[in-house]
Amino acid sequence: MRVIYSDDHRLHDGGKELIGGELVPQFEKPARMDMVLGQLDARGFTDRVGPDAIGLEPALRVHDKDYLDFLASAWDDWSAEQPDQSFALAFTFGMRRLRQEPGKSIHQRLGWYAFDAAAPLVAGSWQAIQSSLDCAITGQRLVASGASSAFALCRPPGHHAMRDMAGGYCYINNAAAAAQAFLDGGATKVALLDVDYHHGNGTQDIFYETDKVFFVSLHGHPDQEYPYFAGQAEETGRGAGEGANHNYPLVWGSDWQAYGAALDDGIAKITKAGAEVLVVSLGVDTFEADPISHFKLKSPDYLVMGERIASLGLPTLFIMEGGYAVEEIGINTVNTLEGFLQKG
Ligand code: Q9C
Ligand code: ZN
Repeated sequence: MRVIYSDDHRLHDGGKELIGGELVPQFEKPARMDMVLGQLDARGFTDRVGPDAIGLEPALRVHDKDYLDFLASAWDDWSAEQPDQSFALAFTFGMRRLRQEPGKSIHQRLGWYAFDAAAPLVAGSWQAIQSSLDCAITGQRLVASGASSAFALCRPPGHHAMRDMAGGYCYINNAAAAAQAFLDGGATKVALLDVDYHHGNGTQDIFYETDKVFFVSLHGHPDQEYPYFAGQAEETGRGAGEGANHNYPLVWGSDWQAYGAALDDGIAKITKAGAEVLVVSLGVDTFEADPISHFKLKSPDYLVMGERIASLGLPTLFIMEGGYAVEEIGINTVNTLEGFLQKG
């Protein structure tokens, strides 16, 4: 399985997030990638390439242009006004009964184009965001041209990014852009399986009204867990998309028994939907020791997860999403890939 990776992600570093009432260095940090790279090397996943310089076209298919323009200029606009601050972060949002427009100032635009205070921007963020997308689309093109699988080792992640809002460490929705690229390349139906601990609210948002992308997400129950305002089981799609969106909210403390049962159900639904290709939003923050999550998956469970995914028998593009700050994110990510290859 070829791995697509760029060192540019290191440019996206130094932002902070609010946890437990304090601004702390982001859990979503460059060292995560080193943990994954180390395990890939140690376990024979040595076919690694850099991304092609693809550009923003695939992002424009799933995001609004004014949002991408904002991301491209946000750091310059911010630092022109706040030259002494090392990162930009929204804390005031355009919500109910407030002015419903992006505004002109960087303060207004930061809050308009974000849904939470978990998507900081630093000087190098935009370059990292673009390279992360390049990795995803380079992987997509490999699979579209016949590879049975590929792993886009993307950072920053993407699945929380909505059509016109950043959030949850995400800016451009890599998985959504890849799924759309498969459609644009001639696929008639794409399955998108999101196994990150958090609900893929961005991906759901982008494809909520289409049946061309069949979305299945397993995640912490929104009554208990971020992103709180999306991910309920009754969110099943709208219009032409009705029935093409399947959420499996699981309570804190869920282990493989609960998770595996939901996964099997989701996989059965994907089989029935009849997709030609699969995109996996691969987050490993479901791990029992993840510092910001509350599931109880153990490392060997990811081997089984990979096998179950392979049982679909579809060309598969894995895209890295979450998984935080512990050595095991490498083990768990590579376990998933290895389980997939063993079955496939
Ligand atoms: N008290 C991904 O895994 N903050 N994003 C949670 C916890 C945001 C996670 C606050 C978590 C975003 C890609
Ligand atoms: Zn997550």
